[in-house]
Amino acid sequence: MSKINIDEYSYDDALKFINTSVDCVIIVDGDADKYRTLVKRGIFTDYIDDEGDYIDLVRKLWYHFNNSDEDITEDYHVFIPNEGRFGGKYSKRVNIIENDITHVIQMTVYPIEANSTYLFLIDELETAMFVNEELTVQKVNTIQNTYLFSMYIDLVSDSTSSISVTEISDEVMQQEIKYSEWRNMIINMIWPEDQQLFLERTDPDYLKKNFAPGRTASFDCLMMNLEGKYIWVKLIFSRSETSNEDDYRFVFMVQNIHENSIELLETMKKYEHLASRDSLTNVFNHGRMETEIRNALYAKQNKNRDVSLMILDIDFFKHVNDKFGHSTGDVTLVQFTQIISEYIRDLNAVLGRWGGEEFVVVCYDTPYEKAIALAEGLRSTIAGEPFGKIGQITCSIGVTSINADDSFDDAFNRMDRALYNAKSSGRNCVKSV
Ligand code: GH3
Ligand code: MG
Ligand code: MG
Repeated sequence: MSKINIDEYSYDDALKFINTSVDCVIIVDGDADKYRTLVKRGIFTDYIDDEGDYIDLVRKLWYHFNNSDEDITEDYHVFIPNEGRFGGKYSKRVNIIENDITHVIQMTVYPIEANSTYLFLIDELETAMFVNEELTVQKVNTIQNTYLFSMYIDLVSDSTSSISVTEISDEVMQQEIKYSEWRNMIINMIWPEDQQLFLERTDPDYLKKNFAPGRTASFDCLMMNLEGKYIWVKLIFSRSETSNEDDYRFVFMVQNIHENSIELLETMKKYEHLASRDSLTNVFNHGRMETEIRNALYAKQNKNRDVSLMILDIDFFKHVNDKFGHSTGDVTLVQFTQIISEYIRDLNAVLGRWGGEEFVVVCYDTPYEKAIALAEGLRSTIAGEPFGKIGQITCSIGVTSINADDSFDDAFNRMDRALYNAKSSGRNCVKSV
């Protein structure tokens, strides 16, 4: 190729060059919500359709170019900047992902008539030229990536401004949404059980009453992200410093706290498990069973549900320890609870270790007679089960049903008396009171 002499280079030459080098040209009728692609080359051959709905094109080009190509959930469409309307020439650079490769594209929008007709000129840029720029953007994002969006609120004029939705785009949107409208829009993105809390805490009267100038406070809830998945977020309100008591300006920010929250919830579950389980047998411990018996009293007294209690005590367990050793005794206790757990698996019943070789079962929706039959079945199952080298073991069971006027001690002592009767009647039997 011979070197171009710029003195001889004409505007026609330039047009010829542009004609073959712009990667994609699209004509848009915004009013009819239609577009048609006039030319497309390179990555746009597959990425851009020949024609289609303009709104789909806007969504494709504005959203989700950063991290994924998934559709964004309908509720977020309220944040489309300008709603695809342009009052003059407009230009924007975005990343799009095709086959896991990020492409930097530049698009320029030319309004060509007053009535929402536009030409889109789109080019893929040389990615290598943006490596440093990308790294800088990434650094900034790493600092900021916990922020999903932020905005400025003036309660007195019921207005919002400078909404920035960082998960969607780095652009600040100059949409004029009233604060009250914004609450109504955002409520759909809040997890249904958290909506009440959201409405309370974002209520203008609540904010006025509870935020002195300069005060910042937050609450956590589940909120839908772009892909329609609920994630944990922190909603932060911060009232501007002011000496005017009637000046209610706030900065509002949504922070993504999902990963930390999930970790925290798992830790809490672990602690709850540790606090409520018996470490040897892994069934509920004494404290947890006391709570369960109180829950059972509540179920009888407030919901009129039939609840029965039983206590199982292994017969002559001391002999097992004396003859086979303490660790064999431990293994026996574990197997004993496994048999009971298996037996009550499909029932609405809760098993726990009351202490030593004594276990309690709270049986919901189980009347007296049914509880006696259940205990009898359990007793014979245990008596028929081989326990390794120690052979057979048996247990004695005391059964009672909760009365509407029972105190904890009333119910418990009755059950204990029944167990005492079973022991003094020769063991390996069920007694009830
Ligand atoms: P009874 O038929 O009257 O209930 O006789 P028993 O021997 O089972 O009753 P006793 O209350 O005299 O003894 C209970 C034994 O349970 C004493 C204790 O060594 C044993 N034991 C209690 N907790 C554990 C434990 O965690 N592991 C083991 N291996 N043994 C335990
Ligand atoms: Mg005992
Ligand atoms: Mg015993």
